[in-house]
Amino acid sequence: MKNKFNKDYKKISRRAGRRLKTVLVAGLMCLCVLTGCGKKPEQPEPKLLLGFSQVGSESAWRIGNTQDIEDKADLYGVSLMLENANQKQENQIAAIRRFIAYRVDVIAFSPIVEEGWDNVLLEAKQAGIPVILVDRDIHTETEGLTQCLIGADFYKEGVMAAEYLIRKADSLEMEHVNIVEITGTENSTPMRQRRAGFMDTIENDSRMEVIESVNGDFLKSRGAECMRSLLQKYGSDIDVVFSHNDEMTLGALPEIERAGFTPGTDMIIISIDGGQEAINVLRSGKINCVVECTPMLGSVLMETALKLKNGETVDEEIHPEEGFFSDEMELGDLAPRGY
Ligand code: GYE
Repeated sequence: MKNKFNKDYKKISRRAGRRLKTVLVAGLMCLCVLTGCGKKPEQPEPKLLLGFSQVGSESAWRIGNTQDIEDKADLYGVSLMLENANQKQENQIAAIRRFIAYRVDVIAFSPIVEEGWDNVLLEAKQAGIPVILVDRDIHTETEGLTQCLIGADFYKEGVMAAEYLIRKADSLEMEHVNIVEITGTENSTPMRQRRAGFMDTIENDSRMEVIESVNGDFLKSRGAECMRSLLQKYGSDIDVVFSHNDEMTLGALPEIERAGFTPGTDMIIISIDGGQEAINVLRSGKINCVVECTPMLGSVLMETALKLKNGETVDEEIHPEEGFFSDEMELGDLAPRGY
């Protein structure tokens, strides 16, 4: 009898326990609904909707630039629409038109080349949307289509590259210097300005001769192709390789070694950007000079875009501070480059 009682008692108490749990859970859920405790925490209203058209993903520099812009958009509470144009101007123009249709607060873009922007920027102006140039500049017939240029002083980068070469030629007591140039994307600001700064600086040095200039489009693969054909044509006559970015330099180095030469010793190697990989190769002695061009433009872009959104005036041009690294200096304690 007693056992049966115990069994029945246990059954009743299990059923009561289940009922009690159900009532408790239901009560808790009602409480959550009433207090909203179950909902995702409210996301703060974005301060700004920024449309950004990026050139592509052609180099470590570009990838670092994109990453920094995305990180800083999060940090500044900016809602970012970033579109990658995969190296095509028509994709950038289409993206800018989408930003206009979407009524973003500010448009920013890194123009792959300097010409061909008048029409789409007139549309942005008519829509009352301010435009920021990031990294590279443009040439337009109409004035006042953009509000600010945030980017390097590429001319100065070319000057720093040439000034290093003059010092190096002096130290090696070179009587004649044959230079081959591997340029960045044709008609882009960095290509035009780096070349101009370099050429203007060596112009009055009778030792210096640029024996050929080829377009490597800022790409590693093209840098290798250019170097291969230059080596076939000039071989040991090449004293200096002036490459407009690290990507093309890193493509060229194996070709120099494959041809039986030691880069950094048989040929002076001068590069621009300053990414981690190039700095590591500089430390190994296979590159002689890397001129810095920082891709970390995200903070100043967000600050400038927020000022424009709030109707504040902004500087027409903002150039980051930049230096250079070479075999003239100690590089041991250089901080990680971040790109
Ligand atoms: O030097 C190169 C990138 O516009 C400064 O574009 C940028 C250049 C940079 O592909 O690596």
